[in-house]
Amino acid sequence: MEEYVKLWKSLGLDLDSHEVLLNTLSEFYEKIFLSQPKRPKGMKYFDFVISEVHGLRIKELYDARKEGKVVVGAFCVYVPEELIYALDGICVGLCAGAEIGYEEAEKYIPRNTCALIKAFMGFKLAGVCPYIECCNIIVGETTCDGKKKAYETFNQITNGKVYVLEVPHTKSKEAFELFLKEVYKFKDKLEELSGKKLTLEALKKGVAIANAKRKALSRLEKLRAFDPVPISGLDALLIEQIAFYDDPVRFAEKVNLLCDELENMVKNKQGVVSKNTPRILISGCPFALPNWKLHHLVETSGAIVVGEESCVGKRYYNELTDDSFSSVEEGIEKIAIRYLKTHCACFTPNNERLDDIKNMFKTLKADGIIHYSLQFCTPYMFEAYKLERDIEVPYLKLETDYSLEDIGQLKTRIEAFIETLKE
Ligand code: BJ8
Repeated sequence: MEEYVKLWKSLGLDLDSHEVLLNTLSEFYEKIFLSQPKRPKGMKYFDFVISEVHGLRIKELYDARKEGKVVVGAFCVYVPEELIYALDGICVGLCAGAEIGYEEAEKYIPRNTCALIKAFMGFKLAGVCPYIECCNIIVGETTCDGKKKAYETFNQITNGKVYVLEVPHTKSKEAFELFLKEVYKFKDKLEELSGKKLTLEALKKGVAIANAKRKALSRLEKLRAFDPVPISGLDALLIEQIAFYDDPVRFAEKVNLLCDELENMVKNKQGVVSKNTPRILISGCPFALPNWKLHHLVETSGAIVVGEESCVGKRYYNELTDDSFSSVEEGIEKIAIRYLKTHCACFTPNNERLDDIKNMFKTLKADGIIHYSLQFCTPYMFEAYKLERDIEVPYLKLETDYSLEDIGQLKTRIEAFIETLKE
């Protein structure tokens, strides 16, 4: 511990606030995760990762930087991590999922900004995020208005560390050309930072690492289609969150090990809940760590979450990059194609998202959908209305944030919704 404290100090963290955060996190974790019955043994690794999320992993990042590796922070699944791995870099997610530093954040951004943005600003301003401090570069993107404007301020408060990747808002041919150019520019930036040139062999390696990670997550998703379900939604969500922090090769290996165990459970007809427990698909905004609020509410109200149509979820692992390329240029084009198959609500039109939700609902054998929008998230709030009109299956639309104030009200609505699924 002493070694970690030295490390946090050298990164400029506010040690008192950081300690409060770690204590709260471990208290919540114990209550929410460790109290779940019948957890698969393979979850031990992920419990360990969480217990070391500000310890060992930060030490790894710190040491990697000393060895000259580039640590890239990102907020969005449009950031092509294949390129980062190809150039021996590390990619970490910087979105935050707890109400910290809001007061400070509100000195820089409007009060009615979504919780995700307010939290990443707050984490930085409160001095509690060692990930932000470990990064050589922080990649922002032009997705929603809130993020675009917040990155201008974030750049100032991180002393110019922010690089902005331009993400188009339509799926036209011209938009693709623009994004392809952006992928090239990002490659150039990474080459400059790493001092390495992207080769075909390196690009193949980068694509293979990202594909293996996404494949492992897809394998996990498929196992959630069984009844009884072999893993809780909370545990699956945790793994999807850890995907943005852990070493990708080690992570894929551990997810696959867990899947071996879950496959055995399925064979033996074992599950974490009894057969015919109402099954919920959650769709909407991402769940940044440690945002476990909605899953916890659903799973303590007599249902089980079987999937996340979310960027911390299916939108992250749905598509693989086609690895049948024979030049760097062809590989980069395949990467751009892969990323523009992500159906974020920031795009218009975005009808493919509805198809994705319908497919997930069917393949995961869900009984109902809960649409989750963070308050003030205009893109997802708009799509929530559209879905309500088009989806034709049991559907509940929720708007919330990271606070605990609305827990009682949400629980009542969720319980009532689950009751209707039993009828
Ligand atoms: S690809 S979902 S990770 S942009 S919740 S900040 S949209 S106001 S996070 Fe996202 Fe990339 Fe899209 Fe996914 Fe804005 Fe909404 Fe806040 Fe959001």
